[in-house]
Amino acid sequence: MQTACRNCGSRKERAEFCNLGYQPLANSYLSRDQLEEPEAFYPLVPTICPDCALIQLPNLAAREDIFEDYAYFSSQSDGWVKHVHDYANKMVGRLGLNENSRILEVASNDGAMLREFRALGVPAVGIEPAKNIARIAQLDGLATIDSFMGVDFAQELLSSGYQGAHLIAANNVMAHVPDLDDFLTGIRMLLAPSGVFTVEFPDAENLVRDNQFDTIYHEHFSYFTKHSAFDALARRGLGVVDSEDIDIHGGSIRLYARPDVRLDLPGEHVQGPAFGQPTAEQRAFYDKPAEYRRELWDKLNRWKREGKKIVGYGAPAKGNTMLNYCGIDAGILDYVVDSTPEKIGKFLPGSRIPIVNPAALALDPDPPDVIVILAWNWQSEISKKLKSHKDRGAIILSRLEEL
Ligand code: DWN
Repeated sequence: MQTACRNCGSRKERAEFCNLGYQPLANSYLSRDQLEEPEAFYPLVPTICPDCALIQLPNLAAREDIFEDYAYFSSQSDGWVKHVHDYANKMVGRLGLNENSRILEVASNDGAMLREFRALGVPAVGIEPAKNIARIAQLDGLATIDSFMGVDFAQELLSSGYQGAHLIAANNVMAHVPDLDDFLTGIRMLLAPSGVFTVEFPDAENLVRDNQFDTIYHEHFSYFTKHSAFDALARRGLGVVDSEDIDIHGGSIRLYARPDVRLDLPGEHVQGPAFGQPTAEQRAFYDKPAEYRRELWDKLNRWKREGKKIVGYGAPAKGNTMLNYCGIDAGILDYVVDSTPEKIGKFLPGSRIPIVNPAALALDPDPPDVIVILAWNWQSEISKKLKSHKDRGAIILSRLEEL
């Protein structure tokens, strides 16, 4: 029995957007001891609401089980650090922020953005539920509250005398929220009347167009397009006043919203005929992951039959959806490299491929013939690091393309 739509509450039957089988939690990297233990697999079958077109997963795994001890450290990617640097500078200029401004960042992770605002002399407070990651920011002297965003948190902060934020930033977190009402209502409560809320999320239109099915995993409870995000905010009293397409994480959107302001965006974003209805492309997506799987399986297994050694670059969450759905395990990839200290020495969930330090790739006495970039959203940054391997004739594969 399907639960009601997370966004609009519709109880109409939702069609399957795709079916990626049974998968482990994408950020649940395994220690060597855990290799001997059972591993939880959950169905990975997103559906699409016929009334508001939100693509969504049910709340199968509790947010506490996913986020309180988290493995993703955003500062590990230079591209992300540059992105938040540019964002902080843009917001200071656009909103006239200064030392008297009040800024909150939801899901501040290891403080990458907070550090940028500090460098600009603008105070910002992070809210980060992953205690292991919040600690990294706190040790760097960055004000970080280890909590989930929601109504209870907002009431507690307001009752302590908080005057309301001039800016609330929420990057790559709205998709991770099982209770949209609680999350967005908490944000609206914490905004000053003149405050601005910016929310960034990967554009699900790109997921559909570019078959980015590997970005589907259980901690991503929702997959927003501009329309469904616009709808989600408006239903909780946040009026979208501007929108930007940004080139990160496979193509994302940044919406600017104000409390209780109902300004339709110019152009196609206005609630036109397509608003709230699944598009033909979304309805036709169902078979696209299997097409990708066939092509990747054929490539890797042909190379394996030819005696080639294959490894992966990056141990991103999306890589686990990719590998587990496509049936790629340690029999195909000898190892993956990743610079995240908390991931090194562990094993990928499901495929149980070992994660090693990038230095191991450089020092491998039997250099790989094929390197599969699993963190394709950082392709340009990673390709530069693989130049010497490409120059010696290794095949560098990124999303089925040989670079
Ligand atoms: O929504 C989310 C996105 C924004 O970030 C979260 N659910 C979790 C996370 O997803 P992901 O793990 O797929 O993100 P990334 O940024 O694609 O992960 C990149 C991985 O690759 C990290 O573990 C860091 C690593 N890396 C590396 O080892 N060397 C990355 C780069 C650029 C490198 O040069």
